[in-house]
This record gives sequence, structure tokens and C-alpha cells, in this order.
Amino acid sequence: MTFLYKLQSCAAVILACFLTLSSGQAVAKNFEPPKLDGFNLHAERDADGDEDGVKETHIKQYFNTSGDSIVSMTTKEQIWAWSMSTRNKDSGDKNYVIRDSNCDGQFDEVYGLDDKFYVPECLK
Ligand SMILES: [Ca+2]
Repeated sequence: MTFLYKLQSCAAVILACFLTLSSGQAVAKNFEPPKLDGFNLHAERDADGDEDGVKETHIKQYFNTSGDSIVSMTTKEQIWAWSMSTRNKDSGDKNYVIRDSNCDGQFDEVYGLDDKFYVPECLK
């Protein structure tokens, strides 16, 4: 087991504790959008990002040759969320969604891939 692997596992455990302790509330911080180097646009579609029946969110999905997936979520021409889903177990803590909760261009919330998250109020 390499030091880097231990460090990543440790970071994942700490993140999991934060998410648990905050009982579903996202952690407030600024997160960097994933880099699209090596990724190609795979598909685009419109989706309902707040369960009101209106597809207000434009989704773009990108893949790299490893099968890792990056998704951007855009409403009113502003990207309000990114997701990263990797298939590499050594970087399992890199599976996440980041969200701009107040439309200031900073991604201040992080969610797990299975968590519920919605279009921010400021883009409705
Ligand atoms: Ca909607």
C-alpha cells in the first residue's frame, strides 16, 4: 500500500465523516471544476434539475478513454454543477458532484454521486 493511496483513503474517510456529521448538508468550501483534458464530448440532453417537470438544465457528458465521466449542468447559460465519476478504485474519492449554490461562479458545495441536489434558486 503506497503512501499516496493511504492519503487518498484517509481523505475519503474524512470527507465521509464531514458528510455524515453535517447530516445531509453539503460542506461549504470552494471546489475546482474538473479538468476536461483528455475528455471528449459524448452526449448532450436537457433534464429536469428540480423535479418540477420542466427541463431547464442542459447536460453535457464527457468521457475519457478510461471510461471516466464528467458531466456539466447548465441553466440560463450558467454552469451550476459538475460531476466526476471515475472507474479507478484508487481514486474512488474523486467521485463527486460540486454545485454553485448562489450563482457567483464558485462551486461551494460537494455531494456524493447518489445524493440529491437541485438547480440553485438564483437560476430559476
Ligand atoms: Ca425543472
